[in-house]
Amino acid sequence: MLRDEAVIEVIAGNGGDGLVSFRREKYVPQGGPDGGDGGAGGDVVFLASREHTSLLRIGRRFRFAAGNGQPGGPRKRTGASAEDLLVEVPVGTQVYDAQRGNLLRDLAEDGARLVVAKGGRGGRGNVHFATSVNQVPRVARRGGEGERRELRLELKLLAEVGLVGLPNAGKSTFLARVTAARPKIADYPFTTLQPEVGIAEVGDYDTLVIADLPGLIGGAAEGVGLGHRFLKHVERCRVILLLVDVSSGALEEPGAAWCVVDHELGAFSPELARKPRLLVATKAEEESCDERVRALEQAAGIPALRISAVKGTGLAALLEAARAIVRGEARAI
Ligand SMILES: Nc1nc2c(ncn2[C@@H]2O[C@H](COP(=O)(O)OP(=O)(O)OP(=O)(O)O)[C@@H](O)[C@H]2O)c(=O)[nH]1
Ligand SMILES: [Mg+2]
Repeated sequence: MLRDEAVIEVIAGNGGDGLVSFRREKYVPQGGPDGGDGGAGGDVVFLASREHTSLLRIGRRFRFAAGNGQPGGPRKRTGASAEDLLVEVPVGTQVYDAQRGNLLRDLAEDGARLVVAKGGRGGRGNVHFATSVNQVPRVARRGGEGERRELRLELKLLAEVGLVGLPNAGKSTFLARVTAARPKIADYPFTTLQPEVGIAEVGDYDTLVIADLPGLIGGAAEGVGLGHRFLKHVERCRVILLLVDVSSGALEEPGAAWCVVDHELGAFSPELARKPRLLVATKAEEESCDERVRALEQAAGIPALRISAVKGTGLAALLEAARAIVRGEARAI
């Protein structure tokens, strides 16, 4: 189970101030109080929606603030209330108070709503403060302050597809290419330090939750490498995509790369070793890689699917192959 997490600040709007004002009319020398009330500040409201499957977008925008209510006007006019700020979060988001650590709510159902910061009430205008002994009240109330709190959001995502491979194999580039996730990509090993999850659309109707993991290295299963910490996530996946760089610039020969990764998976757990897999030859845009693809297939004993995330070739076929395994329509080769 992968966890998506975000810490954000939510700030409700302040209520508008009440107004001190007196009627001014011709021939009425001493008009009574007519200062109106302030409008209410906007609430920040979470709305659970199936449209969203990750907290990435929300986490990037750290602060969510609703508008303030308008002050009261003369002639008993009430200031306009601010609109609530509706924040869509994925279904399954758990909302915690970041300071106290307590769970506020588990937004488990589509359409569930939660007010996470209540807007301040509008202050009362002086029209409310006239009494028999004080006909000219010079007091009005200030608008109430909007609630402000820090929240920690947690979302448990069950990744269906896990990307494993040596560092620099092109895992994150693949994820970025087929999902809206934007993992860091760079031309050096161990660019990815934390698993990242993305949702890929497959064909017209289906989606796949794909987890990009830090690269594996030899000895990782004994706890040496970074990838080890995350292999347990792969145990829950329905299919493993084992990515091997077959370009001329690859850090390892494809056959050797496959051996390392295969060994690490097996050494981590027998369950991982048995998990359905697809072998993927990455960065396969040059014709000269044919030979290295063959060497890879020979080492692994199964055919490889060729992709180039940069050119966009082979991606749809790979996603479809993964989808068919995840949905139980096909077995791994
Ligand atoms: N030519 C070519 N280069 C690619 C392709 N896919 C990825 N690369 C390059 O390979 C390098 C490594 O890519 P990443 O996606 O960061 O690799 P990774 O497997 O996520 O690496 P780690 O996070 O370090 O494990 C980057 O410089 C990419 O631009 C491809 O299809 N063709
Ligand atoms: Mg990466």
